[in-house]
Amino acid sequence: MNNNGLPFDIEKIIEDARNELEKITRKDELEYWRIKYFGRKGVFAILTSKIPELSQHLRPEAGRKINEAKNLLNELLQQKKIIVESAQTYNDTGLNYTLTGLKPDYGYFNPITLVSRDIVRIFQNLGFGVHTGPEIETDFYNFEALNMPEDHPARDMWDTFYLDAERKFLLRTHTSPVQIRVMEKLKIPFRIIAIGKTFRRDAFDASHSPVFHQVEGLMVGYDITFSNLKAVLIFFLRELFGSNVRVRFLPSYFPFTEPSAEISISCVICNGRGCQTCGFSGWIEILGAGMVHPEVFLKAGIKEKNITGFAFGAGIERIAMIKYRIDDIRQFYLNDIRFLTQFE
Ligand code: FA5
Repeated sequence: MNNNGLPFDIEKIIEDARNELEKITRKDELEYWRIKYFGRKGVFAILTSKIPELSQHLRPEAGRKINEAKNLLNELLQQKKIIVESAQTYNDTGLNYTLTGLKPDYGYFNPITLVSRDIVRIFQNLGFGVHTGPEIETDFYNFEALNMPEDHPARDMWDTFYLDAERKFLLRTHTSPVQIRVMEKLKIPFRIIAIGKTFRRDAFDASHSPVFHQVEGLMVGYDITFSNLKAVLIFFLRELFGSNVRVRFLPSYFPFTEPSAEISISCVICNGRGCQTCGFSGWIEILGAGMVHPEVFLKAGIKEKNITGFAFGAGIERIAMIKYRIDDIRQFYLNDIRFLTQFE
């Protein structure tokens, strides 16, 4: 062994100290180790006290080696101290500060929110403004102004939640009343969508809820035709369901549009071949639409003859059910985390 003539093997001392330090897990063990090497009667104190006994020429080298070893081991001691103290904290308090933090579990968006956002984005890109309107409506906005006179069957108390005995106030049964409110307010031409909650006295089953969501569209101007309606809806449905979907327009009836149409898309499950979801027809009905009825313009205070417009409406739950292949509307309202985490 070559100790350069010194009466101690400093490398061996360092190695032993390191090995001992490695095994230490507790504060008291570490303090014992510190005293063993750095204490008043510790290894380094003894080595230093021996320096004067060495021959003159060995003394500087011995002093330098001892100091280097002391500095190194002191550094290791400080590092170990941090580790042992935080681990010790765990023992004392039950908390281990050295563990990496747990990732907080953030909330998830309900598919209704996700689909609503998609719809808003698509129409905003087409220059449509976004409105909401009140959920509590008057009979005038929900029915009368939409060309549903007093004896219209849609006003039936079995269909509508009325809020007073006189049946003046009610929970809106669709988003169409926003059409009237917007026509009263905005300067023509304009294009808007209205999105929000709607209410009907429907039994809660796999495809109906007493509270659900609708989106309404309305474009009013001096040269709006049914072709504009077709172009906007085909674009919208292809953005939402993919560019391959085919769109079908069939004649229909709504009191507030004339002519009216029922719009379907080719079934997204079977691609139009026919399956259980589309009732083996190949088509899924998705929207009601039409040209704004002249009576509706009059009720909204628009008397100019050359003004035309189109309107459309759809159930958001229905869109979400088709887009995400959900077969029971009640899933949306259960707040079941296993359901919600699927739609990140
Ligand atoms: C209307 O409500 C019209 N206002 C739509 C409209 C607007 C037509 C503008 C023309 C112009 P309808 O009653 O069909 O239409 O309802 C539209 C959609 O709402 C339905 O296709 C369905 O998807 C959804 N819907 C209706 N009732 C419920 C319910 N109880 N639960 C869930 N969704 C429903």
